[in-house]
Amino acid sequence: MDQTTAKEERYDHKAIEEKWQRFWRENDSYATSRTEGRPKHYHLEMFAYPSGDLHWGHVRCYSVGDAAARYRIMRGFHVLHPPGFDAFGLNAENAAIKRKIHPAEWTERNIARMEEQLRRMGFSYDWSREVITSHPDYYKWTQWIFLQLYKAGLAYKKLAPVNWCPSCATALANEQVINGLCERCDSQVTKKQMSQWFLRITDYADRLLENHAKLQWPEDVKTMQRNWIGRSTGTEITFTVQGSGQPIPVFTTRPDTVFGVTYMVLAPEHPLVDELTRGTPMEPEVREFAERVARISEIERTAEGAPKEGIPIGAYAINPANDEPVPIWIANYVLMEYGTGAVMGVPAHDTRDFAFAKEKGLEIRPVILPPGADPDLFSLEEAYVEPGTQINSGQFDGMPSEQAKEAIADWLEQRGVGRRKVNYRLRDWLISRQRYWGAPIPIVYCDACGELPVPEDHLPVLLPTDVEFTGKGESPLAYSASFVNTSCPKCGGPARRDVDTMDTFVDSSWYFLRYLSPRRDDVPWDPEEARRWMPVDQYVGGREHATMHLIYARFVTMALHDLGLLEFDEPFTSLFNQGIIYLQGKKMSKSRGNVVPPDALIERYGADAARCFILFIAPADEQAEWVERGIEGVSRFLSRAFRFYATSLPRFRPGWRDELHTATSDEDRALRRRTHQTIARVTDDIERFHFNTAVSALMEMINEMYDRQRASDVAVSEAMELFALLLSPFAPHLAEELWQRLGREGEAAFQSWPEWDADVARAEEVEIVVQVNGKVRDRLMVAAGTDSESLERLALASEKVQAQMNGRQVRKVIVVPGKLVNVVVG
Ligand code: ANZ
Ligand code: ZN
Repeated sequence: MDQTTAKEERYDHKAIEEKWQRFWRENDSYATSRTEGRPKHYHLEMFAYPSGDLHWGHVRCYSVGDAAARYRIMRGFHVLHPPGFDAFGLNAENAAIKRKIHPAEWTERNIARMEEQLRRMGFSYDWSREVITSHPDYYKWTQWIFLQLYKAGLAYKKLAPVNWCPSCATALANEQVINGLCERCDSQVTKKQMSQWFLRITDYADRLLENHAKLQWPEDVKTMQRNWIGRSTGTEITFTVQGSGQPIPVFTTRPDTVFGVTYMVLAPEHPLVDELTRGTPMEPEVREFAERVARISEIERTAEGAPKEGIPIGAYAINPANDEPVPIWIANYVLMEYGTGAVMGVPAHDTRDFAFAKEKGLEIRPVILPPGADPDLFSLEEAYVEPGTQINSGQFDGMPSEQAKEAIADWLEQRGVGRRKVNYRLRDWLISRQRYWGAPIPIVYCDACGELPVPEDHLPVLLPTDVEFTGKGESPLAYSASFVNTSCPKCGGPARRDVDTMDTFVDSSWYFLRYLSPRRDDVPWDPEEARRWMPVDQYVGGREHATMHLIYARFVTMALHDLGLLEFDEPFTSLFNQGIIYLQGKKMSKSRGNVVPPDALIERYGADAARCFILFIAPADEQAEWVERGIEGVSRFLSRAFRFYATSLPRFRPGWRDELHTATSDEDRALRRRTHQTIARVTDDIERFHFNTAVSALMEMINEMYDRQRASDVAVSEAMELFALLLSPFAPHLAEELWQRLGREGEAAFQSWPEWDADVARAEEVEIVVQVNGKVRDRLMVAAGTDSESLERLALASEKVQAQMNGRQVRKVIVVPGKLVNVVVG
């Protein structure tokens, strides 16, 4: 019974959304204080970089997060759900160089625009808590945290290589180096040693691993972190230089292969290389090789299939296991940054060594025999990397290699030429950037007193405004006399400021704490508030942050905990990663130029449709292929819902709850069943972040409401009231509008989440009589509404029917739905 008339009111999403956005803004509707007095739930989505435009990745992350946050409010929690911007970074500085806009201005403009876009989406943020990391009232505290780490010995300075463009005379971030060339001028990028700041994250390597047990995080994120930390247990074995006896320790996970060493490899940057070749005929060639390799990234150097390059340096090393001399090489595949920067080459049992030895014609000496292999006929086609039995290994011959690993390590330790060691791939966190648009490092240098922290009451160390953005030269801050020249906090004499700024990952490593008391000028966060809110209960964001951001934030939290500043040591109890949006098989991104900008679709279909659409296209944690038509379907659903209310409003009975006992017709029971089943499904789906099926359950419910218009006003009223509430986390504007039209008090978003009645939701069962050739043989209980096909299948599967067959064939099956199945055999 579709009562469509020409005068019927149309779903005007624009008017509705504007109306509610204005209402929320004027009433500060999502202020955290509104849910005061309930159990806390800190809900956070990763804050955005203010690129200037919201893209679908943001829309997805924030729509998922917002649906979950709104649901928590309705479940009776005191919800903290704040917005912010990760506002420092390179793009602002590049814009300044290219377009002569100050980075601050570029950033503010973008933030203003993105704030409007976020408001336009109707996200339930407490805007009074907004945090912007490039504002002095924020970075003052980033600097304060640096000072706490510095005083605790967790921040230190040392020489480290930076990417250097000789023609721009400037340091480059990794992302500015394209195929070894400067992104701006295409010159060959070199490495330059500069004194830089590090945070001692390696002290926390084991704790970062162990604490995983406490975290409700996706397994793949934990695995990525585990690989990033790269804990590996092995033995450090001391080889010596033949002649001089200088020690060359090597780190190996396979001491059982030490008798199979046929050469040694040093990283080209290894300090011994210079020493051993200086003044020898090898010197020029070695130097040329080292310089060439230094320009290639670590990842390229160590990739499995990467070409193995190397040269012998003319010196020999003595293997402490058998006192044999082996030639020393340098090669691209050995990194100075890992282990000791030196490797014992065992081509028979290591894939990379095997490839290298084949290429260079080096001896391949097997020392592990595969199980069942004949030692006399045994030859190697490739490295044998599995366990086996020791051969060519002196007194260890015949021992299983897994056992020999321990026995040989013990033996080397006893002789003082080896010790067990744990190695990590994780490096200390290099945080200095030779950049302008970041938090200045609060350190000064005085000729008389040396390196000194800026006293806390002098913070913030403000960024100067008199800086020219040329893209050339060292850190831009070095050129601001007003910034560099200061006085020594200790002796009052002339002093210079550190001219580097901090990695923006430092800013984002603690922002979740600033939301707790963002306007406090005297503390970075109120400890009472931290006690009350932390840790974050639900964190939502992209998998691309599995390592850096999520490791840095964990480390900073642990360090602050150990300094007595926080009571907990893990910031994010549970984590959800939304999947990536693809367009024709490619990740949708600005750099690929295949972005469908959300604005146009939001304009055309509305924010509610955009939100439901992005939730509907796929399970939220899976990648999703963009299908533009999808939004039309979702928009039709919302407009059908709207029209239902517009036409059925006169039937709504505010007192329906007290009259439910009267709703007993078949139509009533069917509609009520759907209503309560939908509550159950949507609840369960939201709990599991399965928003796509939640939205489709709501679509089915609206269809049922149209189909069951013969149901009583009471049952229809129940459906109308509860549907509006279920819709609220997904399409909050429309839900609020429907709620108001129903004449209900308050806002839909702040009502209790509906409860379902399991008895009402249970599918009704009916008895089906099963006959064979007209004689009753069985009775089946099936869900009401089971279709003919299913009834036929159930009847034929009945054991009692089977027993009647006696080799005869089924000729015909007659089904009377809801009543009877007659199987005709013959
Ligand atoms: C000899 C050996 C024999 C190795 C064998 C492996 C198999 P993980 O597990 O990642 O810690 N290695 C050590 N330092 C290195 C460096 N600076 N650059 C490149 N490779 C290095 O790997 C440890 C293994 O990686 C070590 O064990 C060493 O090779 C290599 F049949 O030593 B092995
Ligand atoms: Zn001084």
